[in-house]
Amino acid sequence: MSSLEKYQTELIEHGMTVGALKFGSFTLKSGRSSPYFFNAGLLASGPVLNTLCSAYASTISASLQAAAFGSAGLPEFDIIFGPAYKGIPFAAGTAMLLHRDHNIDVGFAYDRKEAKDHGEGGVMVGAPVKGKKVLVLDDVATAGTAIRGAIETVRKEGGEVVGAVLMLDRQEVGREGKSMIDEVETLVGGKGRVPTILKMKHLMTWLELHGKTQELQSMQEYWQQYGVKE
Ligand code: OMP
Repeated sequence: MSSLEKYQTELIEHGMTVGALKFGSFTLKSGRSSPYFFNAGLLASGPVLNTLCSAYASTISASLQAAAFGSAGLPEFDIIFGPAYKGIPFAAGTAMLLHRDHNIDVGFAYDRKEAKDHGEGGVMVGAPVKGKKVLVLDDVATAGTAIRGAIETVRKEGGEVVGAVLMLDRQEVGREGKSMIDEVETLVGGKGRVPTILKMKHLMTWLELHGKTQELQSMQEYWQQYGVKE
């Protein structure tokens, strides 16, 4: 059983308290019937935004440090991109906490769902990504469709995507039949380029530590069916 970092436990427990992380029976975008669902849209108060963005910032900082010491991890970047809509407050909050708590100064940018044809125009808002090294930030990834869309948006605007950070990697099969995380890592430069705050296995560790046997069993069954083996 893997252990949990403090920021991982805080996100799981705070997520459950506000009803964002639920155990039960849910139908996913993919049509799969899942024993859990994490709705990041409900991480919508000052305290829980603080918990989430602190966790993103810690995950990014640890990954940058790993790379600096020669392990797989994120290279340095200039801008965090948070796709509309949920990614917007998360990217802004994370950029602020990277500055305040980790001495890492980066810009942030986000897109509009509908392009604007007057004023400044275009789909992008915030720090210009053209010619910059960009980290894409997203919430949940299952097959990787949403994160691929965000990567594509930045590339179209001339930004170089050097990595991505996720709140939750559900550790399922991706669009090419391999693990979603391997597929996205390959897309943005290789191993270690997509650090995540939580993986499905961390949720299972938490359930085990708290004696939630029934939920754990459902998670194990789901894992057997759809999980990717590491
Ligand atoms: P992919 O695009 O397949 O990677 O799925 C990611 C999207 O699934 C997210 O952006 C959500 O819209 C949704 N989702 C969650 O938010 N939480 C979950 O626990 C599971 C899903 C999902 O439907 O797979």
